[in-house]
Amino acid sequence: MRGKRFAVLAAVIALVSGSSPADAIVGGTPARVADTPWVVAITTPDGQLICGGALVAPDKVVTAAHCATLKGVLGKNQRPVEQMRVVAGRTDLRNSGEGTVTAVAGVWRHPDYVEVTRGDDVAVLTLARSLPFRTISLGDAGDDGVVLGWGRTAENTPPAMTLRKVTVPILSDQECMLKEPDFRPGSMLCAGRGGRDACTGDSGGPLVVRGRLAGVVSFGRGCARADEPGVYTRLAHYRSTLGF
Ligand code: 4AZ
Repeated sequence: MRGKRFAVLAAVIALVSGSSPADAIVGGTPARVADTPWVVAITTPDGQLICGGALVAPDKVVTAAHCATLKGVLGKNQRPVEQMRVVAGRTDLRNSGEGTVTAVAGVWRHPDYVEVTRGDDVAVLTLARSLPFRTISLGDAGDDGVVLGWGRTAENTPPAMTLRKVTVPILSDQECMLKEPDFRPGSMLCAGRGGRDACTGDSGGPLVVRGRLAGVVSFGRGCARADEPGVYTRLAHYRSTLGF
C-alpha cells in the first residue's frame, strides 16, 4: 500500500519536474576498477551510493558540488564530512572485501555553486589519508569521451552498484545550447545523442577524454533520451581555480 502510493507520488514528481530519476550508466558495459583505478564512489557510511568521483591526487577527489550538498529547509548546506565515505578499488560496491573505504577530512565546493543548472558544479574532497591508487590528471574535451559510474542503467531502476562505462559523443556548444536551455558554453560541456548516457548515481563521476579527466557528470533531463544530452562540468575551465 505505502509502496504503491510512493510509486504514484514519484511518478507525479517526475512528471512535474520534467526529469525522471536518471539511470547511472545507460547503454554501457561492465568496467573494472583495475583498469581505471582513479575512479571512486562516494557513499554514505552505510554504503549507499551518493555519487562518483575521480582521484586527482593521492588524497584529493574531484566530484560535483551537488554531491557534497544537502538540501534542507534553510537552503543548501554542505553535506557533513561524517556523512561521506570514499570507496576506491572496488568494482562491486556490495563487495566489502574489495578495495578501501576512506573518511573525508574536508570539502571544498565551488564558492559560486547554487544549483546544477547554474553551473560551477564542482567540488574537491580531501581524504583523511592518501590512497595507493593511480591518479588522473585534468584535460580538455574532444570528439568523444568515456563516462563511468555505479548508477542506474535506465531511468527507473535502482543503481547498478557495479561499475559500468560508456562512450558518448561530445557535442558542439551550439548544439548543446539548442538542446539544453540551461547550457553555459565555456564552463559546461554536453554529450550523448540518446541511448548512451550517465544517469542517477553517476553524478560527480568522470568523463574521460584521451586518458584525462575532462568533465564531471552534472545533470540532464532523464537519461539517454534522444535530444537530451547529459551535461557535464567542463574541468578545463576550472583548472586555475582548482590548482591541479
Ligand atoms: C542525476 O540525477 C543525473 N543524463 C545525472 C546525469 C544525468 C541525469 C541525471 C544525465 O544524477
